[in-house]
Amino acid sequence: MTAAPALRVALVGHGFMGAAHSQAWRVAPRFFDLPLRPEPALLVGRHGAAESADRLGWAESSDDWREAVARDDIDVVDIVTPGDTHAEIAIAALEAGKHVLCEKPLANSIGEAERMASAAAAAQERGAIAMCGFTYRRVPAILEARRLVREGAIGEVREVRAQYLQDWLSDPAGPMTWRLDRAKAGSGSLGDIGAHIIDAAEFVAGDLIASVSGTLETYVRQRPVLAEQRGLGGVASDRFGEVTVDDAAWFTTRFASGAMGSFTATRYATGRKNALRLEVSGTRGALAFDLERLNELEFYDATEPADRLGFRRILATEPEHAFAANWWPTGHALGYEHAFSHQVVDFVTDIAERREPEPSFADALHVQRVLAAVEGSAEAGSAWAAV
Ligand code: SOE
Repeated sequence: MTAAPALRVALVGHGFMGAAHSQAWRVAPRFFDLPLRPEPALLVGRHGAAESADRLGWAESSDDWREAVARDDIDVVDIVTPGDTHAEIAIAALEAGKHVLCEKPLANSIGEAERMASAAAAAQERGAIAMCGFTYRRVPAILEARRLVREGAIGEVREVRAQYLQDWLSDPAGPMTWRLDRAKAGSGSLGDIGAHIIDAAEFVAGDLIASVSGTLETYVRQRPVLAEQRGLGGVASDRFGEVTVDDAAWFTTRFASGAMGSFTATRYATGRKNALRLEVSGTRGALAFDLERLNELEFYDATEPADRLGFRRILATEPEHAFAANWWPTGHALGYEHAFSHQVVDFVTDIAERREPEPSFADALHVQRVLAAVEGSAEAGSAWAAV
């Protein structure tokens, strides 16, 4: 058997997402037969990249992303930095002929996202592709939900209830991090986790949000400045800084089909750690998913005999479920990190086949427009805003 040609990857950023992507680049080729063989070549970070490269398994390190873009021996630039740097790095990389994987939300403004989507369209013509990391699309149970909707198992979709519930800010003494700084993150819960539920809801329902009415709230406006990052939070210093983003975003949506949606994204849902919840109600059934139980999908079939009605639990770990056959025997659960490997599998396959990936930068631009519409609506006292 001849070895698959190498695909040399540079990763820009080495925080929490950097670790998740590093693991995916290394693990995916061990469990999936890929048309190209990813090589973790270069890790970029302004501070401490050499130590991270060593720990996360990258051959070389650099403190300047321009090196990744300039080097001829790099094929892919994977961007896991805060949103304020996405546009500059992604556009430069695409113009240099690199394939680009970029974390969500795509950018901090519609203008940046538009420029990124145009750069991606131009690059696609020259054979370089761009994907946005809405990773939850690759959780097998979410893929199964989408398949069931497409096959008509719940009939016509009428309502979508989507929530992304975290609680890592519920303590007002928790320190500021870049995620609370509008200049870096663009927005707060809205862009960080609201973007995920917008994308996941549209992906599963097979429909696009057409208009929104929303409201945003910042409960704690000053927090201690971060002394040392640990996980999503960290150690507080004795200085205080201004929180410049929303803590919670609540919005109602109308989909193009006429279906209605209700969305909540918050970091104040005490006791909920990473609960991305989706419930889709149709004319003949319903589906429910919770990321805190990510191997499970609940399915209600309203056509069953009345004495047997009820939500049933599908365990999305059978070989028939997307990606599952390449991991463990039936019933052996997957975790948060597996979706990142699935993302690598699809991205590498798309590169080999020169196919536009999903979600493309154009798909992610649409999410950006929904985010901006929610902000616009909130500013106008929750008036309905078109996307
Ligand atoms: C923090 O809210 C965070 O890490 C997000 O930034 C990720 O996108 C999400 O997957 C988990 O929560």
